[in-house]
Amino acid sequence: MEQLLQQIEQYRQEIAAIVPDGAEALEAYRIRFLGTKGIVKNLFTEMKNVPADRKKEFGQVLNDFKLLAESRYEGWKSQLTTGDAETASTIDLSLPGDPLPLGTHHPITLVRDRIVHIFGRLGFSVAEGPEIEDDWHNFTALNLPENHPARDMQDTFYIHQHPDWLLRTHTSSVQARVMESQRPPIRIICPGRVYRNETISARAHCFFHQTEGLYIDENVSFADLKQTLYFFVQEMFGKDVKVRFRPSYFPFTEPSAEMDINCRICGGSGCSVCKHTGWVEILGSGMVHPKMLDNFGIDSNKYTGFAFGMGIERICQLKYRINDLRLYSQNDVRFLRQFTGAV
Ligand code: 2NM
Repeated sequence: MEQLLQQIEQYRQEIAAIVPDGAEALEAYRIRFLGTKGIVKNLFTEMKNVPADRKKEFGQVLNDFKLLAESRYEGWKSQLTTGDAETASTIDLSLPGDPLPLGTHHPITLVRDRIVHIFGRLGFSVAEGPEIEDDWHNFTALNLPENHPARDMQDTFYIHQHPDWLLRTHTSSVQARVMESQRPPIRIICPGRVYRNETISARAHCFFHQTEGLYIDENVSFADLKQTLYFFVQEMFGKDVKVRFRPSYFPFTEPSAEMDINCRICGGSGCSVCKHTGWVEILGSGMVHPKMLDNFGIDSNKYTGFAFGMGIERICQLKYRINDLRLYSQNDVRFLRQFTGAV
């Protein structure tokens, strides 16, 4: 009797020490403990050898042990079927996994990355700044003092709680921050989202994306501006692209020019994108106004620079023939899936 109790205690310890393994190990356990010739069965046959006055006590110990062996089996089995035990041989590891739904890059992202890459090869690095700006960096520092008529050109979202704050209307504010904190040579591009208070339509939205650029050093000339921007459109649209520069006005540059390329949509025969002129405007540019350099403590007798700004949606429209601005922000995957691999 004492020997039997000791034996049961050893089995208990054995069961407690088991680390659940795959289905084969589980089956071996079942046969060893719970099978028709297994340990539990054998212990019950020992009952007849136990003295009558201790049968009740032994029966209880044996029953407890049987329950333990069975519950260990059930627990192990359910662990296997819920996949907890990775080594379970019931899992076919050679089957393909469940597909993960993968998104694609947004066309704006694709074109932005391409712009960053092209200017990167010319030595421009990316600068970023806040989308909530103060009046100084968005307007005043950029030669747009209060009541300047150019402020009317851009309908601004102001922050009610803080009259000096607004949603930036261009990424020139980032360039203002760079000129404030860095000394020439400066060669940066500033891609980012900008905001204007417009009624939403196919041609206007309350936000869009820009890339502006700034190059300040000794001896930077208008010829550098033209060649840099010509190189950019050749890389973006192909070597056959034609360009023309038209005089223009921006408060931060003098002289200023807008650049057109020959229409990529109709090839020159006339369409609604080029308004039947064969040319489409793609960016504004100019030599940084000396007053701007002086505003930031950069010696305008020693340094000159050029700057430019373009709308990413516009470049995207010409590259992918997207003619409704609202498509960019409607998150329709049928639209978004069309562009991956296309740039
Ligand atoms: C444009 C057109 C012309 C411009 C100027 C500056 C700077 F650095 F002076 F602040 N940033 N961007 C600029 C010049 C932007 O966008 C149509």
